[in-house]
This record gives sequence, C-alpha cells and structure tokens, in this order.
Amino acid sequence: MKRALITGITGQDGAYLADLLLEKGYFVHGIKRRSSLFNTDRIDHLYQDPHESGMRFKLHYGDLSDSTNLIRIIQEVQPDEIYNLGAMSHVQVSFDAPEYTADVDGVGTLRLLEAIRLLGLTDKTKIYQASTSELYGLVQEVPQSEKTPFYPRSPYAIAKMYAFWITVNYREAYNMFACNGILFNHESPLRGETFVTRKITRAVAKISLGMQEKLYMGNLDAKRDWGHAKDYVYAMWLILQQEKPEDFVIATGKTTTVRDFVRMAFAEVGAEIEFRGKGIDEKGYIKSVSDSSSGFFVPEQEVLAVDPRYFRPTEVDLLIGDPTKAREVLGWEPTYDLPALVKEMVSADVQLFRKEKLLSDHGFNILKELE
Ligand code: NDP
Ligand code: GDR
Repeated sequence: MKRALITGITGQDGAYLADLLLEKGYFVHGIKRRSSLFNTDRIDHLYQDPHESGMRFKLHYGDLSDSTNLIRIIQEVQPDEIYNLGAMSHVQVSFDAPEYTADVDGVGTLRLLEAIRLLGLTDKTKIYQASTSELYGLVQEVPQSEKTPFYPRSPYAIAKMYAFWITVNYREAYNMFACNGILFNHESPLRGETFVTRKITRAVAKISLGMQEKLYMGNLDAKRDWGHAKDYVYAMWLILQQEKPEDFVIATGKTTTVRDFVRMAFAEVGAEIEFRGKGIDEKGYIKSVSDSSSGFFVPEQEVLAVDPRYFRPTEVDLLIGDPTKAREVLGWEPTYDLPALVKEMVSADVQLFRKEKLLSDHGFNILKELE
C-alpha cells in the first residue's frame, strides 16, 4: 500500500487531497498543528479509530517551523509521496506577519526537503510543493506559463518563490523527485472564509436570508483565474505519477474580475446587482429581483461598499494561466467551469446559514424554554 504524507491536511486542499488518496487506496498520514480549539472540521469525516483494524488515515501533531518533528514523522511514516500544502496562505495577512510567513512557507519547504535527504529517502520519497500563481505578481506576460518570469508582490509570494527554487534545486542537486505545481486560485465550499470568493458567497447567502445587511470589499478590479479545488488536487496527484519530475501550471485559462464574481453570486439567489461610483466610492445596489423566495431583497437596496482596509500595499492585478503543458503531458483538464463553482459555493453557504437561522429562530428559543 502506498503511503502519502500531507502537510496542511486540515486546509481546503488537504481535505480534498486526503479524500482522493484514500479513494485511490493510499494510507494517508497528515500533519496537523496543535490548536486551542478543534481545527479538523474539514477532515472529521475521515477520522478512523486507531483501535480498529484496517486503519488507513492517521494524523500526527507537527509544524513546518520545527524540523525535529518533521524528521521524526517522516522517519516513522517512510512516505512514498509527500504533498507540502501547509502554509500561512493568506496574501494580505502575510504583510502583517512577514517573518512568520517566510519561516513557514519558505524555510518550511527546505526543512521537509532536508529531512528527506538526511533520512536517506531521496530515491524513495517524491515531493509535491504547493507553488502559486502569486509568483507571477506584477504582470510580465499573459497568459502565464511555466516559462513566464516571476515578479512576486507580497511576503507570501516571496516566501513561496524561495520554496519554488529550493524544490528545483533539490531536484537538480540530489536527483530527487521534487515538483512544483504552480496552481492558480482554486476554490470550493471548503475555502477559508476570508478569501474573496468565500467571503462573497457567505455574504450573499446571509444577505439573502436577512442575516447580514452589507458586504464590504477591497479591490473589485482584480482579475483571477478561478478553478475548483477538487480538480486541482487531482492535478497534484498526477504530477507525482509522471516518469520525470517537472513543474506544471494548473489553471483554467479564463479570468474574471472580483466584481463579476459578486454579480454571479448574487444572481444565484435571484438578485441582479448594479455597481455605481468609482474607486473607494463604488457601491453595489440591488437592481431587480427575479426570485422573490428569499424575501429579503428590495430594489435599490445597498448591499456592497468598498472599504480601503482590504486594499493591499502591492496588488496582483491580473492572473490568467496557460495550462497547455498540463493538458498535453498530464492529460489534465478542469471539469468545473466558473458558473458551476459559484453555484456550488452559494448553494452550500445558503444551506449552512439556513440551518443556523432555523436554529437561532427556533432552536435557541426552545433551549431557553427548557432552562
Ligand atoms: P489553507 O489556508 O486552507 O490551508 C493551509 C494549511 O496549512 C492548513 O492545514 C493549516 O493548518 C496549515 N498550516 C498553516 N501554518 C502551518 C504551520 N506552521 N505548520 C504546519 N501547517 C501549517 O490553504 P489551501 O488549502 O487553500 O492551500 C494549500 C496550499 O496551496 C498552501 O500552501 C497555499 O499557499 C497553496 N496554494 C493555494 C492556492 C489556492 O487557491 N487555494 C493556489 C496556489 C497555492 P490550520 O488548519 O491549523 O490553520
Ligand atoms: P489571493 O486570494 O490573494 O489571490 O490568494 P484572495 O481571495 O484573498 O484575493 C483575490 C483578489 O481579491 C481581491 N479582494 C479581496 N480579497 C480578500 N481576501 N478580501 C476582500 O475583501 C477582497 N476584496 C477584493 C484581492 O485584493 C485579490 O486581488 C489566494 C490564496 O489562496 C493564496 O494562498 C494562493 O497562492 C493564491 O490564491 C493563488
């Protein structure tokens, strides 16, 4: 049975990848951080009681900032494949915590590579590094391919640039099967709540249920190439199944503004939104309501405003990837388009908040009566 080790298993991609590898018959090990609250919501459905036989899923406490625990875990697991997904992954937060980001996202990757080398596993263990379209940063050319020069624009992207090159260097210096997937933005109902797509779909769901009045946003002009995380973790796996270790761009090849993502998300709950004004004065209003089932939308209602606090000191304006190499070498194609992704995310958040609303409207009252 193949053994995989996933760092960042509690994150969006970790959860989808663990599902995929278990389906493929792997024994999946994951590294989770100790936290004062449970942080395993996304993978709780995979938990297996260690007392039962046939166990194929195991979590280990660890942290990418601590090389001793990485060495211990890798020695114990003897993985065939490592997927390094662990990272402080929020671009805006990286401006507030640049040193921590460099340590975990940059040097953390080195710690893993070095652990493989020190343990004499360079011939056995393949490693996937979660590289990012943020490496392209300030636009040099479009669409962006494996050959496009990097110009990172945040402490996050610069830490990931170190990780990219140290992965290439270990491949060349020690003949390791070490690969970068340069993944463009990918989203899902499991996406962290402060990334723009999920922030929008949550707010749209809450506004449609009368649980929130307005959505405050940053740069609405930014353009992203958005895909579905489920498609992208499949690409990660494919990258490690090739004969030769190589780096790949994974993207849909289409780009959309944040503003249009907002439009699409509101349309899912039957509201047409109109934007008026420019820059920090831009606002979003409900223009018409085609589906009155929500009952909370009123034409001319102001549902969106710009708040400069969400602007970044240096922004990445335009990302659009060229996935030709992935298509030709890996045979990879995305199965979701953006409308399908938006639909799935909005519908999951509407369901989530409908439950919460029911509970607060009825459940909590019932509980109070019982007290
Ligand atoms: P998430 O933010 O959802 O997950 C990040 C994971 O890393 C979480 O499990 C988190 O743990 C863990 N982590 C954070 N800090 C540490 C640390 N010090 N030591 C060990 N683990 C840590 O990210 P995604 O799933 O979206 O992304 C996965 C990877 O892919 C990341 O490296 C990200 O930078 C990269 N990437 C993501 C893209 C995307 O669009 N999603 C695109 C390109 C690259 P905890 O749950 O405890 O916080
Ligand atoms: P990004 O994702 O920075 O591309 O990094 P994010 O969703 O945070 O931002 C996308 C774009 O939307 C603009 N934006 C806002 N962003 C957030 N978070 N909140 C807002 O209110 C808001 N308003 C506008 C941003 O300025 C930006 O232009 C993600 C992460 O998953 C990284 O880890 C990964 O490497 C890259 O995608 C590829």
